[in-house]
Amino acid sequence: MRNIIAQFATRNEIGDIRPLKIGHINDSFIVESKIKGDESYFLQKINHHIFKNIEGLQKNIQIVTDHIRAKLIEAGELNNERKVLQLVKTNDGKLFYKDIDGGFWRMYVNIENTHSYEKITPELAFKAGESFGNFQCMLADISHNELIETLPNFHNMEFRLEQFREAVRANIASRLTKSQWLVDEIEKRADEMCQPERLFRDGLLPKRINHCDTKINNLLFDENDDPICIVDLDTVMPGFVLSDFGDFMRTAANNRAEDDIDLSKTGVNLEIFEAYTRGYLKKVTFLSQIEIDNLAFGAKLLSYMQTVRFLGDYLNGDTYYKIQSPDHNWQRSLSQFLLLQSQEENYEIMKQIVLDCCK
Ligand code: GN1
Ligand code: MG
Repeated sequence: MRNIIAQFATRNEIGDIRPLKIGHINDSFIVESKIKGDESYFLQKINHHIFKNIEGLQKNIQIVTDHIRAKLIEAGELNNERKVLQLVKTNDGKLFYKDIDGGFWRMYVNIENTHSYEKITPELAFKAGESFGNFQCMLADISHNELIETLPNFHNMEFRLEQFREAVRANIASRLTKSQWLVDEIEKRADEMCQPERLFRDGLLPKRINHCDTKINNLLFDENDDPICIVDLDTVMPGFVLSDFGDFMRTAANNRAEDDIDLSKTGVNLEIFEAYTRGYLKKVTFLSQIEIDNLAFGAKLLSYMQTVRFLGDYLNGDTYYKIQSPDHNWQRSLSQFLLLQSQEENYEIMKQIVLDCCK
């Protein structure tokens, strides 16, 4: 590990290295500086079985972070180095390092004295809405062909269903009997959930630059509990705004975590839903009517999409997401499906909240 760190052009001598238990895809570490108070670093081993084009991925991140930095400077923001991720290049000026075993590594300057949440209050949800809204505004003028699709069809529901049906057909891990009822529930909703793709093909729903992983824990807050920086930029690419809106609601406007074993309280939290929507719509002023009309749908869609993705991985024998127990993906699927059902029950209320927040 120290040999890997030595490949990066860090400014300081390196101290302790701490593995972090975050994310389901990459492996992450904090690299402390030897002298307390000096700059520390955030090191990641990128999962190249999932991200096949590491060069394109890293270039995307550089374009996006440079763009945001320029916007922050233009707006006269102080401390902008804490408000956007900053890549540390390798000693030979590259954006990543490939080790002798074929592993891919990247490094950022660590943004100190920050924290993230798995569960938040309405007050913080309002600030988070402003923050993710602002993020979309800052990226609105990047041309779409400047960025590659790091994971093609990432939030395309038609594509996700195709993959899922393949997993059901193959039934590699022999888990279909147990899961069949949930497969049926998924199929019942398939047509409805592919509606955004049809609207896109008909030229009615636009794509904009999205974060595509707006989980609540991808937003760092500072000592005063103000949002400071949006992290995890692996999937920044064109998508529907309903999808970023929905992914936040899936993780934050849920009374329970995405994999909670106790399903008795899983369900939509309307207070958080309202607060985030208010903050988001305050900042994002470029939405068309059809995008606004579909925001609440986005919350259902992302819970559905994760049910499909988690269950697909379970049927495939857990090859995609990191798991902590043999049934982890099953548990995640159940929890996401329960959230979806609760969102379905509250759908009219959610739509009304969006309309009220537009006034
Ligand atoms: C993955 O690794 P992490 O936690 O940032 C996944 C997201 C899912 C999420 C589910 C590249 O994100 O799409 O929403 O798990 N990222 C990728 O919690 O597949
Ligand atoms: Mg992610």
